[in-house]
Amino acid sequence: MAYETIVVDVEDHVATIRLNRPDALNALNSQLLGELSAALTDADRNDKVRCIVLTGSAKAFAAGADIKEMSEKSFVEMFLQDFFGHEAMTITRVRKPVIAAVAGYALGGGCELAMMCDFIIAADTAKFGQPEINLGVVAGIGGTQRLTRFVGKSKSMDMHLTGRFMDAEEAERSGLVSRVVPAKKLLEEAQSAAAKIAEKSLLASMAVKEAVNRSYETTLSEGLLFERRLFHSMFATDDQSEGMAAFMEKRTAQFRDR
Ligand code: CO8
Repeated sequence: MAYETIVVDVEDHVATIRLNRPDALNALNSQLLGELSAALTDADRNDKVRCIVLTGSAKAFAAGADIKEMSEKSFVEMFLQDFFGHEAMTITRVRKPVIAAVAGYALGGGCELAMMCDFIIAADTAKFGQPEINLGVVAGIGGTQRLTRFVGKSKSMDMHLTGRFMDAEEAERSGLVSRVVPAKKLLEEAQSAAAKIAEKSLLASMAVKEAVNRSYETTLSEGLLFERRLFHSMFATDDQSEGMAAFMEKRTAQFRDR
């Protein structure tokens, strides 16, 4: 499928999706989020793809939802369209691992989009923020919920109430991003992490996603039971037999997703 606002490249089991609205700092409009949802769904269904990298430009991962598109909308239009509700749901339903590779601005919906991914690798130029308050609104695709879970109430309140930006060092210290790398190496690092993930059993990767994400939705005892049953269920797979046999035979496992 031909896209206008994103660029998709599949190589060595890794799909790299680049947001591509340079004139608007990759602001998220309906077209871009529609195309992104379609590309992610495609990658999720594509047998060749085992991990996905989502990235932007050197200046911006995404500077937020498109203010120009939103500015004239009424409550009724927003509500009837369930503005961005469907797209956000589609993005978070992807079952394969998704890494956000963030350089430059990740603001508002851009920060929220990065947080919908499984983990964030940040360039040392990255700037995260939830500046919606400056526009007289609040975050709308997860900022108040996900940022609070990632960095805690105090820092989340600070970010949402003041609208200030957080640099990459603070984002790593606070647990928002998993690692910070030099800007020039961002894509290489993210793709190399994705390639490493792509070597694992896809069954196990998907199970990891389900279990970690479950920790945000349930109690500790229910989450522990869910994880234990998932662990037990892996013993119905060839990949478990292969992974453990390979360890004992001191060789690299050849996973076949069975
Ligand atoms: N929307 C639309 N256009 C944008 C956006 C945006 N979010 N951000 C930047 N642009 C455009 C600018 O208008 C400008 O276009 P033009 O040249 O036509 O005027 C171009 O991108 C370049 O931007 P700047 O000239 O402003 O670049 P600077 O380097 O001077 O500044 C900033 C960069 C600091 C990132 C600045 O552009 C900025 O503050 N942008 C807005 C950031 C923001 O407020 N983001 C939050 C938006 S609201 C949101 O994300 C809500 C999400 C929830 C949706 C919920 C649905 C349910």
